[in-house]
Amino acid sequence: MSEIVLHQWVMSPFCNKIRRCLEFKGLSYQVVNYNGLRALQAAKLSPAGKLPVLDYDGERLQDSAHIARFLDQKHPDRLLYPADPQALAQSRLLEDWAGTSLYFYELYLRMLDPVAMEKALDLVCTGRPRWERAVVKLVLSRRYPKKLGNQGLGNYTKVEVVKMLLQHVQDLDTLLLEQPFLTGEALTIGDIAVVAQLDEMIRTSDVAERILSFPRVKAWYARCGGMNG
Ligand SMILES: N[C@@H](CCC(=O)N[C@@H](CS)C(=O)NCC(=O)O)C(=O)O
Repeated sequence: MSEIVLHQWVMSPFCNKIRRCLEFKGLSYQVVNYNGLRALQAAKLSPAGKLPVLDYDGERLQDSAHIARFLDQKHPDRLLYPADPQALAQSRLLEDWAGTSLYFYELYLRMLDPVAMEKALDLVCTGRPRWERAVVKLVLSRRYPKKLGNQGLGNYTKVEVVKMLLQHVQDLDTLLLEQPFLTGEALTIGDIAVVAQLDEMIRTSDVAERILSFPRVKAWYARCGGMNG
């Protein structure tokens, strides 16, 4: 039995993605949470300083796409990246889109909304002394507006951002018109990467109900074992 340790923030969509990948493979694993100011230690785990980081039998891996590909190599019985070339291409594009576009919607809805931010702080400060929450809040509320402004989305109003997001969700709904999963008949890394981002929006934002108002997306989300599924 392999020894697997996931270093995570429970509310990180990329860590959510890796939990899903490990569960897809039926692998048991332990988690180490970097709540509160323990986040400073997370930055030292890998050169990129980001989470997830996975320790697999003593080998340390970073970046969720890299980890997912590694898991397929080690456990090829059930593939995250499908063998069919067309499904594979679509899965990889969706995975990349989820990480580079959808992620910023998740950040916007969580970090620029006071109510969602408090819910996120509850998650990321669980088990830590109360005073650490104030420090984490200060760091998050300085870092993310700047990050979102540089990326672009931060320059739009919430109404505009939600409208753009729901257009994407509508497109996902259309992809599901004649198939149970985003790239065909089977769950792939494309579904996992997208559902992990949506999960984290649904967990803390008031847009949850509108995301799940698309019937095919709602059914697919449940099929993928989504948080509210
Ligand atoms: N491309 C990376 C992105 C990981 C990422 O951005 N993780 C966030 C948490 S959701 C993080 O560690 N942020 C801390 C930082 O940027 O300093 C992946 O897929 O793993």
